[in-house]
Amino acid sequence: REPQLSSCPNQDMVDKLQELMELHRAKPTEDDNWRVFSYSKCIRALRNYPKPIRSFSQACSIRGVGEKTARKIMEIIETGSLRRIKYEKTEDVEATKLFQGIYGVGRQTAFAWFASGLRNLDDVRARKGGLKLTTVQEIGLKFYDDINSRMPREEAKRIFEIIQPIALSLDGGLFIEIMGSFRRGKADCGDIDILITRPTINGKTHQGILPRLLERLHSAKILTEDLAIPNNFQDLELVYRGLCKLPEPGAKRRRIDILCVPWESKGAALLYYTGDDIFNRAMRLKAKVLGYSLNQRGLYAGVVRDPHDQQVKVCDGNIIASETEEEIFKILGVPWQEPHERVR
Ligand code: DCP
Ligand code: MG
Ligand code: MN
Repeated sequence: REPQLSSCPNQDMVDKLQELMELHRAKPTEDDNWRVFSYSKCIRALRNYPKPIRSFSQACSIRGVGEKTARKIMEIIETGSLRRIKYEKTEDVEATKLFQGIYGVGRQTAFAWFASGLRNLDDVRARKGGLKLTTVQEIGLKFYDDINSRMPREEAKRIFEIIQPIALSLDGGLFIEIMGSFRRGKADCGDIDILITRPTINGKTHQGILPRLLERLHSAKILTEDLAIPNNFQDLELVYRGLCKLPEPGAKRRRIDILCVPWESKGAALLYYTGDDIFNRAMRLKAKVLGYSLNQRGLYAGVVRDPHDQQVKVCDGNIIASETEEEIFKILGVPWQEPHERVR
């Protein structure tokens, strides 16, 4: 992710910790995953902290900042840099991070390429034939820069304002909204997340709408490439991923996700796809503590988990809320938060 546009009193620390986090994000171990999670929480806390940090104890007092990170903050204050960045920024991490910017390339592939001698995107382009890139990876390589840059909020809005009327012309009863960072009010968006559903009236649903919409968007030259097409268009719950662009010269390709959900799941889906991911994690944890289970379909009660492995559900339970976000907040005992407040 690119640095945030707005600055905060501790921007220098935020930038350095973010750089360190991105290095860990490119690395393959569970330990690295955990570090990314913990740095992201800390970075968020620092961003929201209103005063410049001056001491170790002050840093420790911030919720989300642990002792180890507080020491890193002190190092940045005292020396202006963070040695750990240099230590983590090895050739393999830098190269594999670059490779993982290719849509469809994961850590395993990236490390395998590095092991076979590839070091940069030109190496990948030169060896393309031998690497047996998937169609999606080819697209990812071709539009590397576009896909790896964020769009201004205004551009997401303009693209949505073209898509929405096309969708409504197919079925005026559709509910269609933008989710993700856009709904949270962010100034820039990594992609456009669109949610589609429809109340069931006289047996009519949004079933079969998505393929027709995709066709229209392709002919309108809004959708340019498909990355993931659902295999059964008859389902009410579908995920489409692709690239789109404004129909004007010089417009960049932008990532777009279109999600369809059954009307009954609307609230749970709004909640999930609005995020952010850390907020979702906190909500799921809250549900779990209360003996419930939360996902993009709804809030479930009576979930029985395997005592030896909490990840395994012995019984799925019954759905108790899913139609509105409000009811889910209420049952979880979480005070209502507007989308722009849903960070933590
Ligand atoms: N989401 C999640 N966990 C994930 C991925 C997604 O909870 N691993 C949810 C929360 C996200 C939402 O889906 O807010 C949309 O996912 P995006 O990856 O599009 O993330 P954002 O829209 O929040 O940010 P960006 O601007 O980078 O797209
Ligand atoms: Mg998004
Ligand atoms: Mn998305």
